[in-house]
Amino acid sequence: MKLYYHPLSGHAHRARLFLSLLGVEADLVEVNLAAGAHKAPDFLALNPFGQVPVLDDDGTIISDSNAILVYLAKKNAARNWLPEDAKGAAAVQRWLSVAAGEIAYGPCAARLITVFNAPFNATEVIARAHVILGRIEAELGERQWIAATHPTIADVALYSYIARAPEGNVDRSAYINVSAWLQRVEALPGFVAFQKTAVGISEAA
Ligand SMILES: N[C@@H](CCC(=O)N[C@@H](CS)C(=O)NCC(=O)O)C(=O)O
Repeated sequence: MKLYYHPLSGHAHRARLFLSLLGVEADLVEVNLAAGAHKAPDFLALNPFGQVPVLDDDGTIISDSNAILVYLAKKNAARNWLPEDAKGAAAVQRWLSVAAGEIAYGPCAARLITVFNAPFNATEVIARAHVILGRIEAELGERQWIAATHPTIADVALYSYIARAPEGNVDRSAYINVSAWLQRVEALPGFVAFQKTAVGISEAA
């Protein structure tokens, strides 16, 4: 198993975190985004989208962080990170969609401005981040994990960019249920942290 990643990519961290939570050994292959290695022909042959992460499971190539989570959860189905029943699977998918939507265009985009100089409107994306953090805060008032009574890949998909939201100048100190949930994820056996950068505001306790 090989994971093509970049240490500052939250999408890649999502995949790396789940491999580690599962206890699945994988070689980490760092893709030099700054040098444009993700747009070179050999990488585009793996993922024509030219993005990390990409998983290579003995020749089975999976790109897209959420697709990797689904693939690994299905391969390790007994661990129940992705419920098989219709309602349980839909509850998880609902939050995978949020990870690919509101989180990508909110806290992820805000951090892209500060970490990678992305040309986005900070006021707009920070406001978007607060809308989704508010919604997640309300959901986590009802239960400990976002999509079930136990951790699922929905929690893994949401974790990385919410954990590092302050790097994008998104102050999450008021979201106490979110902070408690982040700590629950961080206490899971096999948890591996997403590398911090020095940008943005200091993290909520
Ligand atoms: N939907 C993709 C998004 C991945 C993504 O945006 N990766 C970024 C790093 S965080 C990347 O490789 N960006 C380079 C580019 O798009 O050119 C996923 O979930 O894996």
